[in-house]
Amino acid sequence: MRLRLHTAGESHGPAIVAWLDGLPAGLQIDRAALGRDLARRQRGYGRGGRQKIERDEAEILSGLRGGKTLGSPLAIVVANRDHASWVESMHPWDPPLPGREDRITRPRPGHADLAGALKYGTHDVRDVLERASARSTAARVAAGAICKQLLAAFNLRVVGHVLSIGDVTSDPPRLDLDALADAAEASDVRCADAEAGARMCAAIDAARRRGDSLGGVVEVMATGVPPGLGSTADWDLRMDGRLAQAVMSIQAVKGVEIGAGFASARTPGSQVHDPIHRAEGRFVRPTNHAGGVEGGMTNGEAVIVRAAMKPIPTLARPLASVDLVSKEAFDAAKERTDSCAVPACAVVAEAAVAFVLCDAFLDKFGGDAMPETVRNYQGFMRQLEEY
Ligand code: EPS
Repeated sequence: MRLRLHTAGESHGPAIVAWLDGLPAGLQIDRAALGRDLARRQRGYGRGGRQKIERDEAEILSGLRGGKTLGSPLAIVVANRDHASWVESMHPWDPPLPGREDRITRPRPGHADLAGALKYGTHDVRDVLERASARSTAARVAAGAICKQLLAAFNLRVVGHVLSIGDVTSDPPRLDLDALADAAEASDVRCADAEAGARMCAAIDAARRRGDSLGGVVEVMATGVPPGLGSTADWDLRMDGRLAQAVMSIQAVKGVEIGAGFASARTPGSQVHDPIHRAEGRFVRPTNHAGGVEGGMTNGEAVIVRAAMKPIPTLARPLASVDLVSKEAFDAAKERTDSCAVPACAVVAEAAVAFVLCDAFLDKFGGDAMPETVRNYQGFMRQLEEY
């Protein structure tokens, strides 16, 4: 647990902020690739009006010199362009101008509104929702983009894509990670199965017309992962637990599975566990139901994590709620909203998995600077070859 990521920022405040600490010195950061990941998170059929306002860019204030990490903390700022329209309401110092209180007192079922109002003792849900907003996932994607760049230096690739939206399921190509990534990138809903993707768009349109929202399932695959990341000895270092925590903590995610996950509970052991063969001096597994994790450690196969995202809670046709001040029954508050953010969730989940893999990679291989990390990694890879 060497990497530390803290995030801060309100959705309509001045900026979203990430603090990423624990990277070795000497990692070359590709600024354009960082920008591309932030843009990928903003895309996706079903997004609302906000993404027409934002042009997310990461400004790095510390920890970088000449494009290379210094081994000191990276402070990353993603400005909220929409803040310009909210200065009168969301100023860090000045109280809201009269008429711009933007109070919300009718909590939306499924959002953080009611639980947060009770927790903090406020009757204005805005004090809670601004931080609860999935806008903060911009910080996690910025950090994950940097983690992906460290992993890429060791031939690890991490790709997120959409498997289903609402009741529309897909049958994505399984063989080649690059083909999967390209197909997902070309899709409006980040789904590698183009035919299913078109049906997903139609389902989102239909939901929007009904004043409703849709969830879905995303999958993250990571290849090139060496065996032995994570721990079998300590519960809090186990790879499956760390992956689940990181992905489950993404806003609106209600379920996470690794490999065959819940299906393995319904299947006999003889069909769940992946046989071990030896070919060309290597251990090979004909199947990967374990999703690349056995005994809390990566096993050298692709890591496969899936997440179930619930539908966005803000509804154009709101559900029943109660006004926090009058205690009378009302419809829940309506806000500008996305009708489906599952494609964005795939990018955020990719970043979350990249963070965990990068953290566990650095736990194992260490290094204050990249040449040391490279030496340690290469030594272990030699050990595997000579095994
Ligand atoms: C969000 C509500 C919407 C989303 C937002 C998450 O924002 P707004 O209320 O400004 O329309 O667009 O997501 C983002 C801004 C983003 O960049 O992902 C919410 O309530 O969680």
